Amino acid sequence: MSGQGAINYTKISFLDSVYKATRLPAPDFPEIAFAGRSNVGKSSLMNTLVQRRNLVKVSSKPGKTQSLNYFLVDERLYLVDLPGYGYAKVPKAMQDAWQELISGYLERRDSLRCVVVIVDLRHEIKVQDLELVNWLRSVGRPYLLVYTKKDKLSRNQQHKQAAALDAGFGVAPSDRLLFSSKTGEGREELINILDRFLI
Ligand SMILES: Nc1nc2c(ncn2[C@@H]2O[C@H](COP(=O)(O)OP(=O)(O)OP(=O)(O)O)[C@@H](O)[C@H]2O)c(=O)[nH]1
Ligand SMILES: [Mg+2]
Repeated sequence: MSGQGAINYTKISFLDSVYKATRLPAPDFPEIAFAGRSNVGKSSLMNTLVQRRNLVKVSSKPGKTQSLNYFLVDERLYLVDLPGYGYAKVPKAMQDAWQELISGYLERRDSLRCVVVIVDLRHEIKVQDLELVNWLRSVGRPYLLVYTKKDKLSRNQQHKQAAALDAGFGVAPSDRLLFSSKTGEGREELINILDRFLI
């Protein structure tokens, strides 16, 4: 990735929805995946990153998406929108299928450079988020924590919540990023951090 200049994240197109591990695209490019609870703001964050209003569908029915949605950026990078987890109304069988598809993908996809784990800055730590992060640590997969919906809190509350989440996940402030899809705050920093995973 180095030597090619800055990645143009606004040059983006939808590639494919993948429902089976055997249907993943050829690993021709490095990829970044976006994970998090249903409704946390994954699609919004991706839209902010690529500066499109609704390229990644902001769904009215949380928990519906069961596929890995691939986007090609600047003809040299894949962004992958993962189905949200933690939505109680998803039937057990679908949750199991999610587990199998996603955990296999997260563990074995060699071209996957970083999993962006998105959590809501307003909420206290959720067991599934911690489980995901601990599991990524155990399989040695690089990840980045992003605390989003920053705009919904006062500055004072932002600091308090971020400190609580840092303690819960066991990370230093330098290992995570505060973000707002509404104001675009954090976008430049996110791009800079992703660059480091792509070298
Ligand atoms: N104020 C504010 N609202 C946000 C932000 N990010 C997301 N939202 C809102 O949160 C809701 C859910 O956002 P989505 O981006 O669809 O969330 P998602 O994680 O993709 O949801 P699923 O695809 O169902 O898993 C929408 O109403 C968004 O407008 C943010 O940074 N600030
Ligand atoms: Mg979504």
